[in-house]
Amino acid sequence: MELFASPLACSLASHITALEAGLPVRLRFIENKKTDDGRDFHEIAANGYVPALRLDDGTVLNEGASVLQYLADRKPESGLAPAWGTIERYQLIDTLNYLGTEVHKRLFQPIFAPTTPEASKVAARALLEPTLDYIARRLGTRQTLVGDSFTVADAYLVTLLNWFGFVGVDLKKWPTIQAYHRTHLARPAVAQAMGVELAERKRRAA
Ligand SMILES: N[C@@H](CCC(=O)N[C@@H](CS)C(=O)NCC(=O)O)C(=O)O
Repeated sequence: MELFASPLACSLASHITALEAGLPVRLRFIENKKTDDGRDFHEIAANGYVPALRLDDGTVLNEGASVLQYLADRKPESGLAPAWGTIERYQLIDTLNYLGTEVHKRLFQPIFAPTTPEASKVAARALLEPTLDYIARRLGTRQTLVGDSFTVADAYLVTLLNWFGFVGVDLKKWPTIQAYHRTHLARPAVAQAMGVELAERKRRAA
C-alpha cells in the first residue's frame, strides 16, 4: 500500500494510524501535485487531495475517514477502530465526521486557504475558541475520544490540535486538551510520524 501525504496536513492522522497498526505502508509525500517519485498526483487522486491510500490492487481511497478506518480494520487487534456493529463504531464515525466537517473544513480550511476573503477568515477565527470549549466538554477528563483506548479519532484530533498551534492558539487555556495532546504526542507512533513530517517540512523550508 502507498499513503500519499503532505507534511503535517490531515494525512498525518493516516500516517500515525499506519504506524500504530504496524502496516506495510509506503509513505509518499506530495509537493506541487507531484509524488516524491515523480508521478502526477492527479492521476492517483483525481481531486489532488491527501490523504490518498493506494491499495496493492490499485484501488484508491481518498477521504480521511475511509482511509483511517480501512487501515484500522487491517489490524482489528490494534483497537484503532471499534468492531463493526458496535455502538462504539458509530461513535467513531460520528467523531470522524465532526472533526472532518466542523473542525477541519469549516474552521481551518478558510483560515489556511490563501484565497479566502478576510471577512470569512475573521468569522472562522471566531470559531477557534468555542470549538476548543466544545472539545474540552466532549473529552471531559478522558484521554480518548471513543472508548477507553487510542483510536483513529484520536490520531485525527492530535493532528488538528497541532493546527491550533499553527494559527497561534495556545492550548494552555484548555488544560485537559493540552494534557490530552501532550500524552498522545508522546506515543511512539505519533512521535515517529511527526518526526518524519517535521523533517520534510524543514527540508522544504531550507
Ligand atoms: N474531504 C477530505 C479533505 C482532505 C483535504 O482537505 N486535504 C488537504 C490537506 S489537509 C489537501 O489535500 N489540500 C490540497 C489542496 O487543497 O489542493 C478529507 O476529509 O480527507
